[in-house]
Amino acid sequence: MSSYVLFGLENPLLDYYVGGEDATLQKYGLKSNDAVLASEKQMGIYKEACVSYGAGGAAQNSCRAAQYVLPPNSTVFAGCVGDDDFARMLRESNEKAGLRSLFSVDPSTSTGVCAVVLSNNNKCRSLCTNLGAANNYKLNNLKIPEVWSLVESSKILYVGGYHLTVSPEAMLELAKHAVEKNKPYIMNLSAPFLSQFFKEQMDSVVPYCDYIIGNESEILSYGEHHGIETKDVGEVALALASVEKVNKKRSRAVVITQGADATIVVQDGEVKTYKPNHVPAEEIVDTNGAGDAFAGGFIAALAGEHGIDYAITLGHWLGQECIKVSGTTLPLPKKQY
Ligand code: 26A
Repeated sequence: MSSYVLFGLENPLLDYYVGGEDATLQKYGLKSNDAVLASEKQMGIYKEACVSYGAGGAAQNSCRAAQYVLPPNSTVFAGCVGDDDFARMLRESNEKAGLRSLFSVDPSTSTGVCAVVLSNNNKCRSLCTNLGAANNYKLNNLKIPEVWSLVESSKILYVGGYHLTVSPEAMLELAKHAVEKNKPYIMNLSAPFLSQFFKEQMDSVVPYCDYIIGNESEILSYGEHHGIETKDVGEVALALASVEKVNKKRSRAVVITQGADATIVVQDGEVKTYKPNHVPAEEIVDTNGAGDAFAGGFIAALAGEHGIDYAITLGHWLGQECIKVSGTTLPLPKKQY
């Protein structure tokens, strides 16, 4: 039986880059740095001319990034796709990255697509997602023996917060397994809208999390919608870290990236900061996926049983390598840290 170190779950999406920068943002009522689910009025964006496309899906990106630094065949990623060319492209790019795709297939609808609009010299990215088949992942898909046996043999579990809109039941099933076997359970906050519109689902999963990764706007949104009266990132992170845990054998760390500014880590009541290296503006090609690559490096280090300091360093390094190339990919041939 195969066994993988890291089991990831979320939405397998194809990223569809649309040009036009500010004009496109305005046309579809999008903010320059945000992530939303497409409304009816925004569906036209997927008919705009495509500048380029590539594998996306936040947690899928992180699993590919983790595989970049882990030994071969360490990672597996589950989600739902359609029976179409987009799904074939995702399988192909995961295979190239060494990530095993564990896709459920819903032939009645198409693979999910995320429209990406870059602006402000590629420093900002706006994401507008039509989940398509990804929205149809169910607890049953996780429980089929071929999938569940890989959950059981994995050492570490990673769920994208974006899955809160799809199957919190599947996220909780993984979470309960993690507690039972005392495996690290990691969730990403993924986007500000989740703490606002999927608060109940978020609050059902947080107690199981040993690590919560996010960025400054996501943690501030968490604070705003949980009655935490401060705009101080460290203080909101402290409040999130102190939510009662189910697994008492592990403490919780909350890790907040802030682009080029220092990453904040809260654990055991302490706030620490870690400054990433400077990347000159002329080397930044595409910031899409930087946070996902960070998460991938962070998780890979934990999977290798490294401490949090090394996990942050590896995360920063992968985040920086990701923004120097187009798409959510990492440089090939592989660089070594
Ligand atoms: C449910 N939503 C909105 C999403 C996403 C998403 N991944 C999963 N679910 N919206 C955007 N993304 C992905 O985020 C990556 C950048 O962090 C995009 O596909 C993009 O690759």
